[in-house]
Amino acid sequence: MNRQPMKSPAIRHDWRLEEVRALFALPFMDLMVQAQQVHRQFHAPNEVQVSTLLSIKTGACPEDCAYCPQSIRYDTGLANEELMEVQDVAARAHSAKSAGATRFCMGAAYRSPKPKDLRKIIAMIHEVKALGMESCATLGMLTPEQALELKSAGLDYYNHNLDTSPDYYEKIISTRTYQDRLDTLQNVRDAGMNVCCGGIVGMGETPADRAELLQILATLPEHPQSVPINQLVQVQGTPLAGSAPLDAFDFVRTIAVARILMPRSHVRLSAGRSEMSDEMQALCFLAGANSIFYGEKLLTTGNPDTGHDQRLFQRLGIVPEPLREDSRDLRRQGIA
Ligand code: SAM
Ligand code: DTB
Ligand code: SF4
Repeated sequence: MNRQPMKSPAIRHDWRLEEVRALFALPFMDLMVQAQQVHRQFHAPNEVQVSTLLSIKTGACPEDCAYCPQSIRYDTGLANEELMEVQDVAARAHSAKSAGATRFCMGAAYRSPKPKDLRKIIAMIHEVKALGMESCATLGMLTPEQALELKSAGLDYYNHNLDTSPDYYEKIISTRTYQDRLDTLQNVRDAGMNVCCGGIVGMGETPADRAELLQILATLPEHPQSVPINQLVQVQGTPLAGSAPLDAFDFVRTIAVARILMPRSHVRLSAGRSEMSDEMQALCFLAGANSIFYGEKLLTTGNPDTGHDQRLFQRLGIVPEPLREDSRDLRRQGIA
């Protein structure tokens, strides 16, 4: 048989909602094959990027995100913790590196960071960079000046999620608008940082909401370099505890459509892995997920233990993506 090399499809920023909905409506097997084909044209098929999360400031958040155990408005029994000390964060980053993570993500339960806190967080970023790891932070809304400060401190990625569609968003969060989120993303992009932006599925949204979220992500001026797809972790005391569980295939479909729409991005199989079988995670990798959070805790909730993840990688022939010298500034290479 004459095998022609496959032509790389163009990176599109003009996806129409009907096209995205049509992808969601494909028979599952057709969608999976298409997603895997796209995946192989842009990524090493058996490599998965490994990030470790640390909550550097926990709980007592003034926002009202209905999914979040850290909001001060919900009684979830969570112990609040002040901003951590720089040396303690450095030690945790060191352990994460020793365990095999290449990116260290620091999360803080803020609406937006205060100047004094930002100075301390900048010292944390320096420590992470000194270890030779990629750095990521998620601190809430940023002004253009704050984004520039973080960029000059060496921050590689900023995580700020759109979470869901604009309509459904209004049922989930009232204390900041969708436009606020888009503005922060623009400030991060303008500062020259890589964007990590995705959403949560399983909050009671419709397939149309999921399609719209992905369509908005895929029509941003640049595709986010990382796209975390979280499955809602239901936490007692939050308004979303008791939501109807999502059909596992609908979660996998969301990963596959994200892969097709944003071929060069890392799509992260993010929160919710503790509730997933190994087989479901394998389907997510087949659908094009190529990043995970690794380590026994996400921010405040559980994640699979590292030994289990290592065995899963072995069983599937997956290897952790090495930190490539040129992988830290994807935007300068013009591949986003
Ligand atoms: N406070 C900052 C903010 O909201 O921008 C940063 C931390 S916040 C916890 C980061 C993201 O975690 C949220 O945008 C949301 O997508 C995700 N998240 C929070 N709680 C979650 C849950 N229970 N299940 C799944 N994802 C969750
Ligand atoms: C993202 O999209 N998911 C992560 C990270 N970005 C910061 C957070 C998941 C949090 C899950 C609930 C918790 O552990 O508190
Ligand atoms: Fe606060 Fe972030 Fe949780 Fe919303 S998601 S309540 S902003 S910590």
